[in-house]
This record gives sequence, C-alpha cells and structure tokens, in this order.
Amino acid sequence: MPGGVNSPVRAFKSVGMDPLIMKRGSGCRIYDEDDNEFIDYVGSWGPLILGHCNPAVVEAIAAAAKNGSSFGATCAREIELAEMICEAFPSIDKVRMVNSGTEATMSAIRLARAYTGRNKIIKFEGCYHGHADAFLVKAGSGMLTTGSQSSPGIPRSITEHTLLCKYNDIESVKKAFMQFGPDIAAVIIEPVAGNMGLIPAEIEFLTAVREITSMYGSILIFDEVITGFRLCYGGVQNITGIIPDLTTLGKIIGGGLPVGAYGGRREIMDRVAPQGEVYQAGTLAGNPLAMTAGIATLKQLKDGELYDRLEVLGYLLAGKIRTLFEAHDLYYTIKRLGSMFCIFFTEEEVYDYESVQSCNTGQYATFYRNLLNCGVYLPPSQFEVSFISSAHDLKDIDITLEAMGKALDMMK
Ligand code: KE4
Repeated sequence: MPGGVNSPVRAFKSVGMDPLIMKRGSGCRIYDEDDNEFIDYVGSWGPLILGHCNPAVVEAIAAAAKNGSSFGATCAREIELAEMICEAFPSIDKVRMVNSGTEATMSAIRLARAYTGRNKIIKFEGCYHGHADAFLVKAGSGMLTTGSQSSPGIPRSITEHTLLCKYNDIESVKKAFMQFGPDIAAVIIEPVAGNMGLIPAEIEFLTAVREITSMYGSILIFDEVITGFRLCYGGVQNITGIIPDLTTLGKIIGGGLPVGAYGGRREIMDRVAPQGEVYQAGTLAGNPLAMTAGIATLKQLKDGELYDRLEVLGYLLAGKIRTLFEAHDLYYTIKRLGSMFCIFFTEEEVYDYESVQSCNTGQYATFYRNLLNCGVYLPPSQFEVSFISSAHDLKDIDITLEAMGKALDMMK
C-alpha cells in the first residue's frame, strides 16, 4: 500500500515515524500489534464519540449482520437514520446517504451547481472537505502534512472554478463576490474548522457569509462532517442559529462504519436523482450495517446527557493542559470546543490558515513521539483535532496529564 497506509494522514510522516499498525480498541484505549496500549484521542478522526467497541453499537451491528450485510435496495434502517438526521437538523428537510464525507461534499457541490446553474465555488484556505478534485486547492488535514496544499492530477479546468478565501476574513469573501458573484454556485465552509487544528469561525464572520450568499443567491454549505453530532445533538448550526442551505455529514452518523450524507431544503434536495436530474449513486449507500451503527450511536446521544459529560471532561483537560504547559514555560495556544481540542505549538493567536503556520511542527513532532512512548495517542499531525469520547473518564485525564508532563520533561 502506498506509504503503508490507506489514507495519508495515518502515515505519521509529519511526526517523523513509521505508521503504527493498530490491532484493537476498547473504550478510550487503542492497542497496536505489539500490544502497546494508548489512551486514544484520535477516535478514528471523529466517528468514535462513544469510544471503541461501545457495547450497544457492537451488539446492534452483530444482530444486523445476521440479517445480511447489504441489499442494494432500501431498508428500514436507512429510513430510520434519515428521519433521525432530519429531526436533529431543522435545516434538513431531505437527506441522501453516501459512503464517505468526500462523497457527501462532492455531491453537495454538484447539486449546488445544478440548482444555481453556476460554476464557481468558494472554499477557505486550511479547510478540508475530502479529496474530490474541486477541493484540493490549499486544503487542510493530510494536505498540510504532505508539504503541498494542492494535488497533481487535477486539470486546471476544474480548479479554475475553485475560489480561495481566507477563513474568518469577510473582506476576502466580499472581494470574490465582487469579482465573480453571479457565477458563484456555492460557498462551502467548516463552521468550526477541524483540519488546520481547531479554529472556530467567528460568529460575525459566519453571519456575514450567510448574508452575502443569500444576497447573491449562492448556496451556503456547512461541512459538518466532523461537527455533526459532535458538539450537540445536531450541528454548529443548531448552536449558532446560522442556517445553511445544505449540510454535509459523516463520521459519527455511521458509528465507525463507512458513511456520509448530504441534506437540506426540500426544493434543493428534490433535484437529486431519481426525483430530479442531478445524478449521484452508490452501491453501498445506506448500507444496513452502517445505518445500524449510526442509529445505535445517535440513540445514546439524543438525550444530550453525554454532551454535558464531554463538556466537563473537555473543560478539565484543556485547563490542566494549559497549566501544565505554562509550568514548563510554554504559553501555547490551546483551543477547546466541547470534546474537541488542539494544542497549537505557538504562542501566537491562531484564527486562520496563515496564522497556524507559526506553529513549531518540529517541536510538536518531538512532543508527539515522547507522549506516544508514555501511552497517549494524539493525532499524528499538528493540523488535526483531538477528540474526547464518552468512554474517557477523570482517571484517564489524570493519566494523560502525567504522561504529558513526562513528555515535556523529556524535551528539556
Ligand atoms: P472522508 O471522505 O474522509 O470520510 O471525509 C472527508 C472530510 C470532509 N469534511 C471534513 C470537514 C473532514 O474533516 C473530512 C475528513 N477528515 C479527515 C481528518 N480531519 C479524515 C482523516 C483522513 O483523511 O484519513
């Protein structure tokens, strides 16, 4: 396999290591093939909000597997999960299930272009929306670890329709609309960016983006693949009240199995085949096992209690990390939102792609390797987000802090 992995960011390139080969997970812990145990803050990059092998999820998948793994026809589980998503997201009248976040965002853009009859899209530097051609322009996530933010193999005729703006900078958006407004089909944004580390969009900025897209009749797409059901039983849109026209989802709604989804207002979604003429399809879309895992996950999140627990754990962990780093004379920027956090190895304020370049990625890599040797597994890149799950508890937080202290001492 190229690089020994099936996804670049797993290659541990930016932390100067060979990729770990994982064998199993249990609760908040993950074990590699040498039976090394780690407290896991990667959580499969977001899906495992309940931790590894959540009993109800495992039981549901096992039972569903006995009825078959795939039908290639609609099954009741697809309808059930679609209804749960529409109920959780007031902005979603209709939803289409796909197999990955990339499929979700790729399809949402196609739909927006068809609905508006326009070609251009706006994305933001440092945001990552999966690996579809149109998005690999100054993208975040794994693209920030490979040293190049754009990929070869993508014709100019595609990327010429992708306009790049600066996150949290409405002037850059206004400039793009001044120049191309009538041809801008969509603006796609992570309302909380999780692919250049954790960078929340400022409310004023998001509000202004909503206003300008409405004014020009462009489709606003919130890419909530990470944030969907992560911060609340819904999305960032439920918290901010800033409502997109389309939303893309993934990760948590599949409970660890392959999944993606896109949805929005009825008059837009009705354009999707076979109801409309915008073609999108998938052999395993709405797969019964993935739907089952997603339903079993969302059912445990719905009463909201786990979000309160995650908020307390996140608050405590981030505060203790800040105190620990300051005790080592490191006044680094630590950002935390609910159960998502990121330690930026910089003392500068970070609010967009450019400012996160001030991070000392070499120092992050040293800290990372030390911490791994002390039994704690953070994302193998400065430009990702760490996730706390409901399987973490206060004891795990203490063990994590002790390990971080040792990792920092080893850097003296
Ligand atoms: P997938 O195609 O990887 O399921 O989803 C793409 C995607 C879309 N939108 C957002 C906001 C995303 O964060 C992602 C994927 N996230 C990365 C990690 N930040 C996945 C990890 C990987 O690429 O291996």
